[in-house]
Amino acid sequence: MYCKAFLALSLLTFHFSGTFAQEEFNYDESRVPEYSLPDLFVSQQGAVISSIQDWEHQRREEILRLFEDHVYGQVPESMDDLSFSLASEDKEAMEGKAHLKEIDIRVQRNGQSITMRLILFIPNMAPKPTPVFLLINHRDPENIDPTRKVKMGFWPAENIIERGFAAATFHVKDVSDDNNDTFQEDILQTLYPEQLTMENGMRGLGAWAWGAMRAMDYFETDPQIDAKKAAVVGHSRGGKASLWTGAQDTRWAITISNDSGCGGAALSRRRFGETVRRINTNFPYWFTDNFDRYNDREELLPLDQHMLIAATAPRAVYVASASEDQWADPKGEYLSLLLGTRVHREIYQMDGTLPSGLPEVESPLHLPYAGHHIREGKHNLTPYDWERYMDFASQLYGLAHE
Ligand code: GTR
Repeated sequence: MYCKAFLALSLLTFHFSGTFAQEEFNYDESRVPEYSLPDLFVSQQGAVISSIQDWEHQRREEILRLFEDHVYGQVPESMDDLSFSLASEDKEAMEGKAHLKEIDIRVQRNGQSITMRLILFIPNMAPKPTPVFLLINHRDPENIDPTRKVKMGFWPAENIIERGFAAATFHVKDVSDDNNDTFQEDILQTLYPEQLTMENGMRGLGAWAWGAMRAMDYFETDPQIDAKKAAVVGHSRGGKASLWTGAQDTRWAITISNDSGCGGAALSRRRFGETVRRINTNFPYWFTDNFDRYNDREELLPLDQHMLIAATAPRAVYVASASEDQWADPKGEYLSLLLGTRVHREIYQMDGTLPSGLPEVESPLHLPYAGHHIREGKHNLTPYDWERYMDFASQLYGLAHE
């Protein structure tokens, strides 16, 4: 008891300073409230969903609208022009191992335009077209240094190339700055100003998902890239955006959530670690305005995060956690995966089951449609995580190099 209290207190101190020091956060499994989740297989009108047809034309569409209206806001598709230009390239990057392309993706709408920069390394030795991993990078740009003078474990591009995958990334700042005061300055004000006044309008996470979709638009035009074998990856807030991307955009073969926590893979109703109130208070610009209605009232949400996982079906989804990252609720993240992938199993009849209990630390589970691991250690995206994602993709795509 003393230990639990001490742990809760130290985590509290770690995460909160000043005004939030009074708020209490739960890290004790026995204090998780009883909750019941919305049924994946019953539509809002009460229809039973039992076939692929029902799922794809009815329930999945309905679920995506629910996430738009209550959590992330819309992701507008309207644009007048989309163009790609090669800003620079180096065919002998990484000591000859990779072809570096820096692509400017320009989107125009109503006479305005924005440009986002895609960094792409393609392995020279691998067969073409090459499967690709796209990282949504919200951290310091040095994590994705195209010159490779700085190399960070957050995006181990050399390892990705070594294993025969293309490594792509963009910085969220190009579409929406990760900042409450300036998030609207990029695509929101420039291309989609009407979203800013809508209660279910796009905000930061939706804008990052929009950016990932534009990267996919580019992949589809590059003959060196196998756009049908593309994975979207994000860590933490980037993992929330990655899930929102893969849930909506069926072009992604694999959707990867690394430590995405509250508003990502973790079930909101568990109120374990970070809560809806806390995330809306600290990061109001990530979610649409309607999400505020569920502060301390998670049970009123017409959805929970397992339904976001479900929307990826039948495509593959991977949820990873870290053992010391209790703030992100590894158990809640796993439960979402377990429950959400019922659609893969029960509607699409895909092979393989996930265990009902939380898997052990560093015992990765790789099924044909779902992946999971809990890494030892803290909240981060590390080479260990990337290696597991590449193992999973190699297995899924039937690549020799595992
Ligand atoms: C935290 C936030 C989490 C997570 C994390 C991160 O402060 O509470 O939801 O997004 O930031 O992105 O690293």
